[in-house]
Amino acid sequence: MNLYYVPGACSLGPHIIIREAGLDAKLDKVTFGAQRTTESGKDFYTINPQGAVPALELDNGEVLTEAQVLLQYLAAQNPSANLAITEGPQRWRFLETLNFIATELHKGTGPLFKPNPDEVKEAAKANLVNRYKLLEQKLGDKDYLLGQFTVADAYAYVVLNWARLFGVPLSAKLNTYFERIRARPAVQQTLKEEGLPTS
Ligand SMILES: N[C@@H](CCC(=O)N[C@@H](CS)C(=O)NCC(=O)O)C(=O)O
Repeated sequence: MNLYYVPGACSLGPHIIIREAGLDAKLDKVTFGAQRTTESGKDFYTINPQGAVPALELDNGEVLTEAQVLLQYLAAQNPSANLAITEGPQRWRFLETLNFIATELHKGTGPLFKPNPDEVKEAAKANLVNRYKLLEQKLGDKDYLLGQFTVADAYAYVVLNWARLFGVPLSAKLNTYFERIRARPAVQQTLKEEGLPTS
């Protein structure tokens, strides 16, 4: 397997899961500029015509995209690591949580990355404040969103990191949750591999 990533982008979630699950995968860093090239010298558009990370090249040459699908695919490569909920009524809550993170938090942060007018960015931030309150409700008094650490927490870590970077106010509980995830050895290893701050 080969994960195409940009440091700190949403590809950080699948990268964390590769380390949490102890999977054997190569990493190829993508640089976004006038062109999108990978560290190994590929034109990234030939890997993912959408031009977006994450992209996961499987050993048979197929390429999988969409962060929440990659997260589940990677979790399935080592079921004993218990990183996804695949059975029982909690499965639906797990999928609901992943979709909430993808569509409300991940995509909700999109306008902050772009050179949008200030009012557009302020509106996006106001919306995120509300959405992070909902994330806090989902967390409740648990250590992790589904009770146990799953790929949903890896994904939540990525978007919470962006929220902190862009100054979206987060409650003390969400900051503690973020730090709990960051302290995990596999997360620390991943952050080091991407050249990101570990504390
Ligand atoms: N639908 C994709 C979107 C992924 C995405 O938004 N990737 C961002 C980085 S976090 C990206 O590569 N953006 C560059 C672009 O879309 O041009 C997914 O859910 O994985």
